[in-house]
Amino acid sequence: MATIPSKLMGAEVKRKEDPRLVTGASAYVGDIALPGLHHVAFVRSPHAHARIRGIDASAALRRPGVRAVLTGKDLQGQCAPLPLAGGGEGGQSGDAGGRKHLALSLDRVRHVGEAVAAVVAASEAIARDAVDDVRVDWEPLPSVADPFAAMAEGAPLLHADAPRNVEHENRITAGEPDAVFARARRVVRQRMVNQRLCGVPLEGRAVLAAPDPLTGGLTVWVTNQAPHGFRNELAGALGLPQNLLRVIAPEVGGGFGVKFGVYPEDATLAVIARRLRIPVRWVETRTEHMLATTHGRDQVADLEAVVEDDGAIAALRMHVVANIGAYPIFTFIPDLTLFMGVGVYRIPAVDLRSTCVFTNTTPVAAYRGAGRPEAAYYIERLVDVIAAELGLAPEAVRRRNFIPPDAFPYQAPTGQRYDSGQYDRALTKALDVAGVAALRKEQAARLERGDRHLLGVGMACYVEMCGFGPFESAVVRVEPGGAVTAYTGTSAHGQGHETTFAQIIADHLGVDFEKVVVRHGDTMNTPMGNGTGGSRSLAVGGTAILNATLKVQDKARRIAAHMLEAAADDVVLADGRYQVRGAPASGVTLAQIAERAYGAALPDGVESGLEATDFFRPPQLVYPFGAHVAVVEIDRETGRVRVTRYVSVDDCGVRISPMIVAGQVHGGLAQGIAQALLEGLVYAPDGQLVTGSLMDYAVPHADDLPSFTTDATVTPTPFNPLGAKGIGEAATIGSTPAVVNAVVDALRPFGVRHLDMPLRAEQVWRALSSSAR
Ligand code: MCN
Repeated sequence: MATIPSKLMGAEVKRKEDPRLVTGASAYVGDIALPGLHHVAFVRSPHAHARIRGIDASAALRRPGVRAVLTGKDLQGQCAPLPLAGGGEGGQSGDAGGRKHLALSLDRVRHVGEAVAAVVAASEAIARDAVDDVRVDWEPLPSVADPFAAMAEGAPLLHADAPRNVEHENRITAGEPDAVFARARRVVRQRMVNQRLCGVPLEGRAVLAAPDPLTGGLTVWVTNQAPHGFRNELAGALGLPQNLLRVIAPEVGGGFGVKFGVYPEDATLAVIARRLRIPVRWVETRTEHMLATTHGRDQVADLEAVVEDDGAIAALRMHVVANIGAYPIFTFIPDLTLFMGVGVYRIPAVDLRSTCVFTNTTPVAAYRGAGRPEAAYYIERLVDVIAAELGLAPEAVRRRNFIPPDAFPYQAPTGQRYDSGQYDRALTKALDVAGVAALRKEQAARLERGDRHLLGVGMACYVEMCGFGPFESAVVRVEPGGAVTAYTGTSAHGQGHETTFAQIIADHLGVDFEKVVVRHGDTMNTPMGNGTGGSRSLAVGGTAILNATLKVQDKARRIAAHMLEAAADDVVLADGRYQVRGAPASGVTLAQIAERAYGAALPDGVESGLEATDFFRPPQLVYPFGAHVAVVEIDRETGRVRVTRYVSVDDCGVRISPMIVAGQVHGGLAQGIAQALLEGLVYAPDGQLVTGSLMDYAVPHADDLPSFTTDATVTPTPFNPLGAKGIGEAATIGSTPAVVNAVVDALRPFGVRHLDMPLRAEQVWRALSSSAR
């Protein structure tokens, strides 16, 4: 066991949760055993767009072990359409016009993989076999997978109330962009594609719903990142009071943004459990994950910038066309892309637009970074294109446009108020650590010699928004024996909150780190919360933990003062003991105070017990930033790209657990680099997913990645008492543009100006082969 330093915040502490995770001692939804458990498998559409003429389940029902088959008709009146999170005015109810998202489709499907019937059987194998027995009479309809084709005249319409298949549009303007463009001497333009990605957490989705005899309601175990939000949405859809629904997210094997909200399968299982009065479970297959779990990204952006000879960007126009798939799940994500559209740069005039388009594809929602990686990619690629066009070094163009440190808090033209930042400091450090000056010489020498392996150096600076509210809550309780239990409304699924929150508590209460237990993910015994996503948990949830802990500390000091016959103001917490200032021998421990707090000898006017609750409402968002440098080698004969060195300098303000921060950066880098080089979901024009398994969707392997050099600058935020910003998504945001910039940097001598991701060997080889050199 690691020795516990007296000051835990900021120390290299091993994660509390790892022993149980690495030994497989813990329970995921798939591990929960309940008497009478039945299993569910789904009948899904093979068509991208079709009408359902009828469903014949008779053969399936004859199969031994099959208990029931439910269709959309069976769910009518038992489950309202699922909540939709459309753009614009704060989302919509599930019943908005023609855009109903039903748990099981009633008469029409809009993407391959949409569920139309659920088979309930005694075993998972029987349920899956019986799916093949269900006969669906389909009437295929014309379909469209490409957003531009979907907006064209005569395209098939997905929802009656969305002409041209446009879900919503947004526009942000500031300054006088039209006037600046009208008098521009030089405009740099580039179209960029941010391809569709799949979440692929280690554990797919799973749900188990069981009747709760105690309340007459339900208990639902689900792989979800925000159990309270899930409970409220599901209760709404089922018409149940929220206190009849207990939602538990047990161990959750990763989420990356795709485990938010109530999915059709979740609602269907809840209805089945209520109707048949039995516990039922569904565990997603990997193919189902690729077809029926929300995807990420999928945008095309057209960018134009007015630039001066020295690289100054005078105005920016951007139009993002987002393919949101068949139903509006999280369609505010392209809005986030606009909000972060100017990145780390002071650009006085902007005209930023987004258009969200329905297509016959799986819905697109959050995926690590959710709208911010796209924004950083566009602006950071554009800066490199500008530098290349002007013949300037990419770092020079960045430095010419950076928001300077004395401008914070900075009111961006996109409406964002950046809290704090030192962008050049991060870039300078990243360039130094990577040794970019020497790399440039090596790059030139290789070109000169005509080496087989080209060298490319790419950089990217990023700023992102995180720490979303509206609140997060915590309960911190000292047990009568002196151990501490904390309950949080965040819901970690790999991020290590049990460790970091325990570090905060141990430091502020004088309790051993080992004696702190942090619980989350159960709506019955954790306080109301907003879950884990948008890198909010430390900045918002950790602050609630700190505030609740300080309330407990305050009461502990008052009780200690009574025990020590001193004034409360004279009692201090030092070396793990509550002692009278200047008299260390006098101290009492937290355990002694707890004994008093729950006993009969409390002073008058002090309530029994030693616990506190806090709801923290962040005054505004926080804006982590950083600079990344990628070094790549490209084999001229095969086009294969290898990342040989990677330096990330990330500034997430004050770090509570540097080891966890490093882990978050490593994971984020793997995902961001994979978007640049490997991953991509591909649809045929008719809406068939042609990358429907891990045989054709390339998640990164360890040998695709270099050993990372992770470094930091520390610029605290003034907007929470920890001074902490988020880190959960940061590395995903910085790495994708850094790698693409590196590849294009290597290919620039061959006339390449831009390439769209993923930069697989074939594409790079073609670009090299068609070059004049
Ligand atoms: N931390 C810290 N000091 C800081 C910032 C963070 O010690 N200044 C610690 C936190 O206490 C926490 C971890 O780093 O233990 C991440 O914190 P934070 O940035 O607040 O992010 P969240 O905990 O809210 O995690 C969400 C974020 C998102 S949005 C995605 S997507 C994502 C990610 O985290 N998905 C993940 N990281 C993941 N990691 C794993 N293993 N699995 C996922 O699905």
